[in-house]
Amino acid sequence: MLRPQDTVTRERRSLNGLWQFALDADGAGRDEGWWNGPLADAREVPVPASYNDIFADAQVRNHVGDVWYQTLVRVPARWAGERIVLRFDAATHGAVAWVDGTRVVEHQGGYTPFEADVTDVVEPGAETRITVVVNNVLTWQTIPPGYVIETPDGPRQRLLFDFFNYAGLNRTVWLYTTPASYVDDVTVVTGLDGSTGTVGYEVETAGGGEAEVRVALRDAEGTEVARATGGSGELTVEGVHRWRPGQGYLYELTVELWGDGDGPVDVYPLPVGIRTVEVDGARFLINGEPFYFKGFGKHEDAAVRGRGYDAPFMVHDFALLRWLGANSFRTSHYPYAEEFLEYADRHGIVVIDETPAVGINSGLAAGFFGAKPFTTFSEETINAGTQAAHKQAIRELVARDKNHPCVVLWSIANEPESVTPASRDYFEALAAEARRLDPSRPVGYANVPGSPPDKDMITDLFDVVMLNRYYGWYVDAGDLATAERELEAELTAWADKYDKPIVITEYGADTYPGLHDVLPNPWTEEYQVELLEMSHRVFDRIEAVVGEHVWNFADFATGPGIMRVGGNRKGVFTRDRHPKAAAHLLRRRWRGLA
Ligand code: GCB
Repeated sequence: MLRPQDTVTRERRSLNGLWQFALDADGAGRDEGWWNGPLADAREVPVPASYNDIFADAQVRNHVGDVWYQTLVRVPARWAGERIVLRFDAATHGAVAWVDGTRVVEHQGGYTPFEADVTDVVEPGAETRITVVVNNVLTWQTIPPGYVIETPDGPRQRLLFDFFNYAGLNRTVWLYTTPASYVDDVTVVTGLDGSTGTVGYEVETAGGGEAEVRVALRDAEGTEVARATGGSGELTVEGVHRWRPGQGYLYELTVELWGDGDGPVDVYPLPVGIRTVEVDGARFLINGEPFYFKGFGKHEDAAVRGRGYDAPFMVHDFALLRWLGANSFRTSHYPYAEEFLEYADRHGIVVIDETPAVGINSGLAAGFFGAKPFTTFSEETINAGTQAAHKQAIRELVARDKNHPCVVLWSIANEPESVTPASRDYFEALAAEARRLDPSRPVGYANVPGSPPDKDMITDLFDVVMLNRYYGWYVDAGDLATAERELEAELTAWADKYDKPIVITEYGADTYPGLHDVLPNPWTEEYQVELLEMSHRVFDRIEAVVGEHVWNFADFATGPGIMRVGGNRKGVFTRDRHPKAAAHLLRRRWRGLA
């Protein structure tokens, strides 16, 4: 799915700013047709942002159900004759949108874009009302799953993960144009043969009419290095400049659609990084060279704006990754705003791209999140409907992110149940679907603590062993000597059983900033340092370990609970990005590592 762009044939307009906002406490809006006029009793809300923390109002923060957003926009008169599209980069978790009185699009899934062709419902030059109802409810059949209980005080959302359920219009809303006949999608897959690079491409067009596809590849200086005609083909680049970790060299593939006229009907430029990704035994190769992941599981999370896209925080976080000598991160536990991937493409940061499938695990949910006991996979809980939604989430992730060179590995779930025949039935089809959609990248899932290789039943379906492990925290807290032995024993068992690379996708300890002790006691900054040092000793002894992602980059908001003090404190930075002592340790290690 292509991102809106300004090109010689296209124009885009961001609808970000203050919108009208109304809570639908009684769930009446859909029946009463709230899109038919100005929202009653509305207040102003910023877009993009999660609405939860904006108003200092518990009713808004803890609301379960629909909220309504509305704005007025004047469609430029010069857009007459163009195809006009309304696009939401994300609406968390489900949404329906109307343009004036016409329902134009519905979407479920809180972290991937959706759009509607609104050419026939807007009038260029005239003012148009856009209304969106956004629903934050998670059910057994959504990704991520969750469930709602009824109480005398109203519905309560129960979550199967620890991060706060931020909702709303978290990313940019666009109105944009394309010509009537347009480039609808582009897929590139790159390869290397010595110093020659290849760019396989496939262009989908829409809107009818006889049109010829022409593509041209230019290097970063703007010099054309290859060109071709036709909807699909392969370009070759002699003396290729590779995209590589730390060096985000990008070519630009300009896709043009030509009719009978003197100029192109449509033009769409796509940044292309030429690189390969491959798993070879227990090695993870980028451009044929072994790669070691150094970085974090992150969250899109910040004070006030919640999960709303925020350019200053994004750029600052990338600056901190660089300061640390990190080379990669995982988009735990959902696809991040596309701006993150574009930035990572440009700067050579490696990304493990994850779906929002987190919490498919009764053991974890009951133990950690106070969920009522349930069977993970059953007719009443995670079922065929959930699996269909999960498949859709994988499809939308790959459709959006397939062309980003920074993405080297798909993570199709975080910590699902993986020790039962039912989990194998569930994941067999999903792993196959991810591979079918993108044969060019490896596929993995983050394995939950307590599912060692002798119990796990799904790892053979995947290319990489991704392990979240909390030795020294959730087990052996305060006893790092035992933790070290147990971590090493488990990693050795994985390495013995599978000839696959192992990436430690989570390890860490909650750390209250400013809490110190002469002895390394849990929650102190000293303990976080010692736990990471212990883990690193073990990773360095196991050859199959090809990466370490600390949990988490920064402290982040969670729901209320006795396991968390003002949120999840496993950050190496505080929520406002001040380093804890562990940041300096990581900086020494990662800057000194080969
Ligand atoms: C995990 C989860 C992550 C949690 C983390 C924790 O295993 O994948 O979402 O935040 O543990 O801190 O408990």
